[in-house]
Formats: sequence, structure tokens, C-alpha cells
Amino acid sequence: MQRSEIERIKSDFDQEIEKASTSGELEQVRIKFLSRNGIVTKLFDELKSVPGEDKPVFGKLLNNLRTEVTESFNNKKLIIESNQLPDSSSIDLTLPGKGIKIGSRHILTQTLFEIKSIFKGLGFSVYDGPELESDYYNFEALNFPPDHPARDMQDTFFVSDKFLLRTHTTPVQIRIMEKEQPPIRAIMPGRVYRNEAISSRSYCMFHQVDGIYVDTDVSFAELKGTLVSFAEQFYGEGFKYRFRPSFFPFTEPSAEMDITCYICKGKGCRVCKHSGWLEILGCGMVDPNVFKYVNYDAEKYTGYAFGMGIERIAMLKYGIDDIRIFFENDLRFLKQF
Ligand code: 2NL
Repeated sequence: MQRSEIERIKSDFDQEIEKASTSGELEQVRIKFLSRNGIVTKLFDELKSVPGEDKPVFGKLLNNLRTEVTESFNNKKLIIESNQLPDSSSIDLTLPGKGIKIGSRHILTQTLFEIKSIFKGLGFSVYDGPELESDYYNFEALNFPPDHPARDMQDTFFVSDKFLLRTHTTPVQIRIMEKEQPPIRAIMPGRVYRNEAISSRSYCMFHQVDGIYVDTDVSFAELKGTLVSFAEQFYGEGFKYRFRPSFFPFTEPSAEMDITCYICKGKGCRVCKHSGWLEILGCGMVDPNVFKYVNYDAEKYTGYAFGMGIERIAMLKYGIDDIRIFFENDLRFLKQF
């Protein structure tokens, strides 16, 4: 055994451990130098044939070699392992996960859900109808005289002579009455379109809920009772209400319902234009002319009907002063609900 041999083995090992870059290559180095038949282990066997007086010197050299080789092997092992993906046993399943951000329903959808649920509780069914309507369902069957201003091109998006984007959800009522016989108790929520100048108060598209109840002996008192019950559930109790005479082509008599402005509690503010009242919906007794179009016996049946704009209701409830903000998808607005 010679000192130079030990030094050569050390420098061979250094070169090979430097080159090893995977745990497979590292294992090859371990087998070559450190296993039971490895080069370093074998050197210890050769120590037996070293003359007695040289033994302490070579024993020390070999021990140093083994310590250095083992140490640099372990260091390299740590480096290679830390670059690899952790195996499943090193994943801490008790760490808190990354939160998934979920969205929320649009404030108009929330308002609509609430309105629907209140009317369902009062015995109404919910119906749906087409947004592309015919002039017949949108106007004629609802008793709009041929020269009524609402038929004017300025208010209505006509698609052709006969077809248009519905200006209210009331035409769905006609479709239901054509198919079903009284008693009918139904609401129709949906999107409607108006060809109006866009401002903070009106937009070219909005949402409406229309309701109707037809049976024998339906009275205006029942209409009031139903709508007051709706308002109490939607706005909470403790407000005053009033019905003012109004006009719609499809109801006679017609009325609009006001409730105490709950922003100022009736004292007068910007939202209620200093009147203390908020108009929340239009209503009336179904005009017998409408019954003629759907072949209902106007002598036998009476009905009440009402309609409300969902944007308007939400604006009043939450103090929103510009209708356009509902459709801008600005998260700073949407996140508040
Ligand atoms: C409003 C007013 C209203 C109706 C809708 C209706 C339906 C049939 C017959 C008669 Cl089938 N009327 N619906 C009645 C009165 C008013 O809506 O201001 N809507 C936003």
C-alpha cells in the first residue's frame, strides 16, 4: 500500500461524485467506493499486509479517507434529494389549503330570487316566455290601440313588421291564458327591451316581473292584500302604503302602489325626490277586452294583474342611483352584495 494510491483513489472519487447528478448515478458511486466490495472498503483489507510499524500511519490515512468520502457522499445526496419533487410521505396534509374564491349571484338575480320566492309563498306559479315577440302578443292582445304611442318605433326595437323585442313580460300572460283555463295565478319574470335614450334612470334593456290572478269573483281588495303582503315581506314591516289611480291599456281600473320611502322614513330625501313616497309597482283589474282575445268569458271571470321593474325595486331597496351600473360588471359594485 502506498500513500499515492490512497491519494489517487480520493481524487477519482472526487471526480465521480462531482459528475453524479441523479440518485441512480449517486448509487453507482456508493457501490464503487463504499459498498462491502467497494474500493475504500477493500483498502482496509489490505491494511493487514502492511508491515507492523507502518500500520498506525496507514490506518490513520484510511480512516481519514473513509470519513471524507462518506461526508462528501452524504452532502451530494442531500443536494440531489432537495432538487427532486417531494414524495407523498413528505407532503403535510394538515397544512391549510389554498382558498378557492367563488363568485356570488348578481344583485338583480338575488332580487329576482327573493321576489319569486315571496310570490310562490302566496300561491303563484312561475312562467317563462320568448324575448322575441310578435306585435300581436306584445301589443294587440293587450288592448293597445293601433295608434298607441308605445307602439312607436322610438320605444320598441322592431325586428321586422310583425316581430319585436318584447317591451314588457306581460305578453307571456296571454300565452298562458291561451293554453290554460282559470283559476290562474302566475308570475312572469324576464328581460325586456326599450328603445329609449340611455340615462341614469333608463337603459335599453331591463327586467320585469308581471303577475296575474284570474278566477271567479277576484276583487280589487284581493289585489291590494296580495301586494301589501308582498311589500311587507320584501321591505320589512312598518311602512305606510297608498294606491294612486293610474292608466295602463290592459287594466281598468289601474293604479300605482307607493310605500313610505325607507331611506328617509317619509321625511323626504333625494331618492324619493322629497315626496316621502316611493312608487314600487303598477297594477289593476284586467280589462275585459284582454279576456276577449284569449276567449275567457268576461262575464264569468275577473282578474287582477301587476307589474314591477326589478332594477327599480333593487335601486330603491339598496339606494342605487344609476341603472347602468347593473350592466357594467364592475367588481367594486358587484362585490358589495
Ligand atoms: C308596470 C305596470 C303592469 C300588468 C302589468 C297585466 C297582465 C295582463 C293583463 C293585464 Cl295579462 N295586466 N299586467 C298590469 C298592470 C300593470 O305593469 O309598471 N310594470 C313595470
